[in-house]
Amino acid sequence: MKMALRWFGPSFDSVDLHSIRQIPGVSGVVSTLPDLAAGIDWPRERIVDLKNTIEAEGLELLGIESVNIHDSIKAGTADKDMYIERYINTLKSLGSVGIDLVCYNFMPVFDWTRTDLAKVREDGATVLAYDQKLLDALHPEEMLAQMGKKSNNFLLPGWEPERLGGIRELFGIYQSVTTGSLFENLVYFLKAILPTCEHYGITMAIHPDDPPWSVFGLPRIVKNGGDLLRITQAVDSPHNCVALCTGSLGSNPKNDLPGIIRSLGGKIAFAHVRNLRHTAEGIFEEAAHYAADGSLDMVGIMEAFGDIGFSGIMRPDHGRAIWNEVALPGYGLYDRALGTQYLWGLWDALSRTTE
Ligand SMILES: [Mn+2]
Repeated sequence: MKMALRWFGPSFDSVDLHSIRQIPGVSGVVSTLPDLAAGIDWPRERIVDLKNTIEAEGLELLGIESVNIHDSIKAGTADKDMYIERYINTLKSLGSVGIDLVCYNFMPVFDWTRTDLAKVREDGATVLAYDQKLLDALHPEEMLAQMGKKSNNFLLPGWEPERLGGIRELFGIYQSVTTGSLFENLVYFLKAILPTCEHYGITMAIHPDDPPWSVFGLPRIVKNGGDLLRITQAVDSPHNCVALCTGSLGSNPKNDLPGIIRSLGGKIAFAHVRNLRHTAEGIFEEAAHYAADGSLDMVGIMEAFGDIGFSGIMRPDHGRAIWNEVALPGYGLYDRALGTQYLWGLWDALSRTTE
């Protein structure tokens, strides 16, 4: 198992690589080119630059999180093949420089959703939080404006202003998309790209929907263990894998995370491990990785990863904002660094007891 931190590149991240290098047990980062909107064919020289920048600090580029998928592919509109071709070209460029892991999601319109990016907790730390009742009272445009106000002026991943500027049109193209057709569009996409992935040795890891239920009436197809299993089985390829995100799946208390991890086994190529606190149905806030701070069975989760012999890339996920750090919400240095140490502590202790 290799531990990574998510890093958005020198112009989009408050955290520098030198600091990441000093976290014990973190050997690399997963990164992206945040200024390139979904649907753009990534210039190879930009990928090479990113890789060189990371390696110059003694870290590895362990994967791309994410190469976002254009809404035309997800909605299955007439121009989808053009965007799939661009995606394949991007994969070829990534593969040619040795990238072997690409994370993506298949959520219509919104990449992830919260109703508060800086909820103040008892100890003064702030966290991302979600309240279904608050969301139900909002129009998507109002939510967008709220997210912008609390972003600390960072570009939020998956919330590209240009794309979401046309939010009415975006909702429009999904008008006739059902969960059934969304799933078919995913399968169509995977069948088109997987031969390229196989050629270059790139594993695709689909990220669960966040939160794992429908928002604003949009269809969702990656909500639980059954959905993930069905996706891995729909197109049979060792490169058709999963990014197991405990925070996204765990927002729904019905998702038995250790059970899901065991059922997917070797299909998990990438792991996001974090904790959160359930408040009531449809209401949660993120928490420290430390098990007792939240509701998730962090020990059971790490035990399950040990049981399946997980050897992929793991990263801590959203952290709390602590110690006066100003960062992209969820992506400060301090709490994620603490998170890595907690995860390694569990991992090391559990692997000793099973030896
Ligand atoms: Mn995640």
